[in-house]
Amino acid sequence: MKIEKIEIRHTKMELVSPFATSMGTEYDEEHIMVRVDAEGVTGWGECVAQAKPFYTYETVETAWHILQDFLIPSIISKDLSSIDEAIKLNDRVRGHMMAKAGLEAALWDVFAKAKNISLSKMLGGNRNKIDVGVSVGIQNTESELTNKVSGYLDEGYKRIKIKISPGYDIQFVKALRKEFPDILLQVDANSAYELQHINLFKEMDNYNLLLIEQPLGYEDIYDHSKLQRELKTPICLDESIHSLDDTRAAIELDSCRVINIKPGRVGGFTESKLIHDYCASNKIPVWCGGMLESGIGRAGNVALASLPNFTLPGDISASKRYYKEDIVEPEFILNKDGTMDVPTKPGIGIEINVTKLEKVTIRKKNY
Ligand code: OSB
Ligand code: MG
Repeated sequence: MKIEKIEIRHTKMELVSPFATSMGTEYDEEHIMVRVDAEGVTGWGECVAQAKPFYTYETVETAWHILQDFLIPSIISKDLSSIDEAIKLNDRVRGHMMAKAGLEAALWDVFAKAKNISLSKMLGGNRNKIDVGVSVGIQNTESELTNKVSGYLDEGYKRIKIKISPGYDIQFVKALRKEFPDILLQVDANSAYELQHINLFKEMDNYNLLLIEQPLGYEDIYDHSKLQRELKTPICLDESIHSLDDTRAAIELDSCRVINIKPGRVGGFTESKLIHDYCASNKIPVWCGGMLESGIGRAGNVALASLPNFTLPGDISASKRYYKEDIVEPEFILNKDGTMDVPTKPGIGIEINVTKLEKVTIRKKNY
């Protein structure tokens, strides 16, 4: 495929409600949308680096710089025979997984559309519906949280994840378990704790949580193995996993028993698949995380989550859980049974509404 044109757009979309985590509160989400044109097909990808370097070191600015000065120049005007070839051309760029993943996603869309197959099919997906959950930000009081969760359960979400942070943790778990003894419930600390908080996690161990996501350091694998050893509840790593190599280390050390795969965090769908396959052969369940994506990134996550070892519901919620108006058509909706349909049309399988996209664009650049 001859890569004829690439466009990057810095976008800003207002969230329907503030999202509070141990990393701070977000009111809107800035990302970069990548468009690749090749031989009559157009592919789209979303780079999920955020405005601030609080989840990972990458930001919209660093990703813009890496895309503009390194990743795009090495593939523009090239005739690529495969996505792997594009990845190899940028292999020497270290880190910057989100910048790489945004561009790679647009290429997967291009190659899938050229083959006239869905992204799900091209990735090896084997489901046409996926189970989905919702990630709930930190609320001020137990009753506010219980109300919010109750609303999501009524909508049909199959699994609830709550964000926790020191001082805003065990009381919320207790309150939810009292009100909803049997729901699939998990917590995400976004690295807000240290090993010295082990007693808190031992207490959480009594509440039948599906998993505890990234309790300790954002690059840590070793301390998590010490914590996992003391708990029945599986630890799930998010921030610490950037590659298949990290995954191997974490599993061999028994640092976690579940992995959250976010294509952006691991450099794209290619690495996501390698991690998925490795976890499958080691009987480690995976689920697809989210970065408050627009419909563009969400489409890729939905396709990825249709692979066989995505056996836990993902952080893949309906468009309207995040944004008043999504930039894709159709928007992603939640079925009453807590599932989401996997698009079957070629590539990401949804259309981009360019008028809506234009409204949320802060700047754009063409190559
Ligand atoms: O840790 O999973 C996380 C959002 C931004 C950054 C990090 C995380 C999250 C979420 C939201 O939990 C997941 C979603 O997109 O619904
Ligand atoms: Mg997380």
